[in-house]
Amino acid sequence: MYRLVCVECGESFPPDEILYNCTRCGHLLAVEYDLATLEIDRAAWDRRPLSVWRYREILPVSIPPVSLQEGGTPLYHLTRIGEDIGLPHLYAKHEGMNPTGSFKDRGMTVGVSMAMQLKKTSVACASTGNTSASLAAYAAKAGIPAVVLLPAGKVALGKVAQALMHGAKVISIRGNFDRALEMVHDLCLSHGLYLLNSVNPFRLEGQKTIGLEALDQLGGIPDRMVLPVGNAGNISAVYKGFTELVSLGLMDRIPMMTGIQASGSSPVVRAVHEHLPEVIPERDPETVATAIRIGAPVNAEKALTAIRRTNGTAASVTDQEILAMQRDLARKEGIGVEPASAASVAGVKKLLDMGVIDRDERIVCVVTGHLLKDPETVIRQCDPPLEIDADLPSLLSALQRS
Ligand code: AN7
Repeated sequence: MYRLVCVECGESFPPDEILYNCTRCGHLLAVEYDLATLEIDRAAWDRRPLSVWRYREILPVSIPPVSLQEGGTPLYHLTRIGEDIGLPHLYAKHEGMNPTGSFKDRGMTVGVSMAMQLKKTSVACASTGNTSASLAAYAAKAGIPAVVLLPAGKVALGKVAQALMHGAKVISIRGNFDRALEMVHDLCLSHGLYLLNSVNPFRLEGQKTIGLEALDQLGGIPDRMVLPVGNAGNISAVYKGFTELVSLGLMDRIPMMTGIQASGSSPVVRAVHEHLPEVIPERDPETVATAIRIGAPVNAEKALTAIRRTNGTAASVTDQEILAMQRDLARKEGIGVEPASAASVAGVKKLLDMGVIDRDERIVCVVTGHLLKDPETVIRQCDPPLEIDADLPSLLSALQRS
């Protein structure tokens, strides 16, 4: 059993109320379990496959879930990049290996399951791309309609392709993500669609399993978890999962939560560095990493708590640093990620150069989305294939040239 609790004033609400904000003070809600009475059999978790649903005792879903077999993503030891930059214990959890190619699937299996549990008949979101791709697929699996709002011209090709192919009603607005989120929020409140952006606290319940899996795969607690930050939901979710394990007596310390943003879109970084009580929204965020092109992160208050309570930090990286790390991950490690995802590893490199990170730290970077999400940004960085006549001499001379 669980309740919804306001992170600011502590007001609590029954589990079946459809709410995206505290009705008393307007702040964010979180799912709270009665952890003191919860019996977790750690050995039973270990016997289940690595997946979101391995941890079902601390998830809110009580019906058979709407699942596409999400989670269970690989944790890679970044040996070459680690050697290059001087970090022997650097890991990447490749969330691009989820069913629709991003970590959003962990949130959507729980979120769409909750839509069904709460007897909602349609779902909606605003998205920089991945959320829409994931919602479209999970709504298809559930057999209910989905509406998605995208910032026109600013969503990577693969993500739009997915949302369209999975049958969502896809609408592009002449405005940015932050405006799209306001609009869809209004639509959901006035017309009863179920909102599945990360203001929906159930989404974050699914996403917290990234951290739980990483612990199980590593066989221990990392010193630092590093995540790219857009709406700041994912870093908040992973932190929440860890706090629950602490309450359950299954973990005795929490990694330093570290958020990375693009320098053209970095309101959380600013709030952390300037010790601001809250994030000041940026009006015109811009970055090649369109997934995290977000100026008014809705989960900022949760993320600031996560970073501050764990003695973590935040840093920004330039588009050039992001793209250089995207290439390094692809060419030195065989790991294909989209630009936003490379930001986490690029941020580690930067923080190490700045002397913020210690060389002995065991670090898990979450790489959030797959290379194929944004083929256009990939093609722009690479030389095109050489086209030759179909004979061996032409092939040999081409190989000599390249
Ligand atoms: C690849 O799809 O916001 O800080 O609408 O797609 O939890 O927002 C995507 C976000 C990182 C940032 N990496 O996570 C959306 C959307 C990738 C992402 C983030 C996103 P949050």
